Amino acid sequence: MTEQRIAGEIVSADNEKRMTALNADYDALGAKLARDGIDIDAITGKVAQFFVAVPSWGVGTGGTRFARFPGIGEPRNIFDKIDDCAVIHQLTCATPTVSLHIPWDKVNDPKRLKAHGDALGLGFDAMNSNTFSDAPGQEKSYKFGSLSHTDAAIREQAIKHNIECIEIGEAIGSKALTVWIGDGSNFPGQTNFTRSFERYLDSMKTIYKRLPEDWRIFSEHKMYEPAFYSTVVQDWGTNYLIATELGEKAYCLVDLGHHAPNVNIEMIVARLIQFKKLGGFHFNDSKYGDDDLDTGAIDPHRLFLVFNELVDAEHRRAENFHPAHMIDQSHNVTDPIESLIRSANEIRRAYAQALLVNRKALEGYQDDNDALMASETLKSAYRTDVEPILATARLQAGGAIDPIAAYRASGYRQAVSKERPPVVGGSGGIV
Ligand SMILES: [Mn+2]
Repeated sequence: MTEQRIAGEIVSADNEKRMTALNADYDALGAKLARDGIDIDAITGKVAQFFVAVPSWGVGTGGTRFARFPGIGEPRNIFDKIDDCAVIHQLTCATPTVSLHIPWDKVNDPKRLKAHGDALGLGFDAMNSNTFSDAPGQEKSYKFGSLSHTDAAIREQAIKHNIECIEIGEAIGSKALTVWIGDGSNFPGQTNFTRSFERYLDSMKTIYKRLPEDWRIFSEHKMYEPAFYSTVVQDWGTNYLIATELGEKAYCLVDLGHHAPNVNIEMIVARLIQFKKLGGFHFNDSKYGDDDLDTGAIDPHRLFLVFNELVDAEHRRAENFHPAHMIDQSHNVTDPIESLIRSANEIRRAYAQALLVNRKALEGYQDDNDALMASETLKSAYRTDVEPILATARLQAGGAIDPIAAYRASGYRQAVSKERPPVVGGSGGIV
């Protein structure tokens, strides 16, 4: 029996208040979709099987370069973080896995961690290594890079850390390692582009050799920050080269915030799918840079267009297509649990909307060069309010019709704040 962090009666009582309205809305939407030959229950069933991993670092309050304003009842350690993740999954039924960050989530006994996850019905998604900051007591500094550093001893330290992440991951049932590095330069001439990339590739090849047979390794590109002139893994082209150089277990991770404004991310996604190298996503949203805002908060249409590519690939059974879905956000002014609940729902919303696209009609309009109707085919799916589908998927799985309302009704945050003293400082979650 899975332990629950929020009493089942609280969720049922909140659901009870909303049940009649939801049923009416679901029936109305079902009738509308039926006129287009779409079976609403089939869509709901697919949505219910769509999951996204919550980042352990996302349940703590994030910060900016300027300050961090802690909330109340913040998790003190990875066990508290997993408790918070369990709340998100209990209410959304969309987030059955947690993505860990080492060394932030390092524990002496990974088996205890696995047992804690098991008790709450949670598994572990990709492991995330950290060689972009110095851990307390660390021998050598990553100030001037890690896997691409000019000093072989520092590269060696960074390689060892990644291997340690794999070992912890093996103990808790993870099947992937995500590597994001902050390596780069702040000034033209500071580093040699070619030599630093060669050193990076050599380091990654050593890590790759240690990868278990059934694991995947994800490299994550980022245009800038913390380095402001150049980064070693700056764009999807470089990322594709890495995945190709390393081998069949290596894939590209797309973090939505790691591109210049207005970049056509959905097209990058399509290219990576076509060449069998899309590893997965770090979902978030942004207005100006790597803002790490809640997924779908700024540009839900872009999220829909990304999902349109994913559903297209699913529809035509693209080869080697099994992307990992993870959230990567920094919650600076909201309760992180609420932000993550909302984000998981927004990701499912984009998926549901993309499922409604009439792909046969779209293909016909594309072949006939009917630009307006091709566009309209996407827009009509995007305009559909799929909330009754999302809510029904949650309800049928034992979650909440309105998860944020149920969460607020539970008083969870106030309750845990009594046993969790305020945390000063801490990591910002800017990955
Ligand atoms: Mn990321």
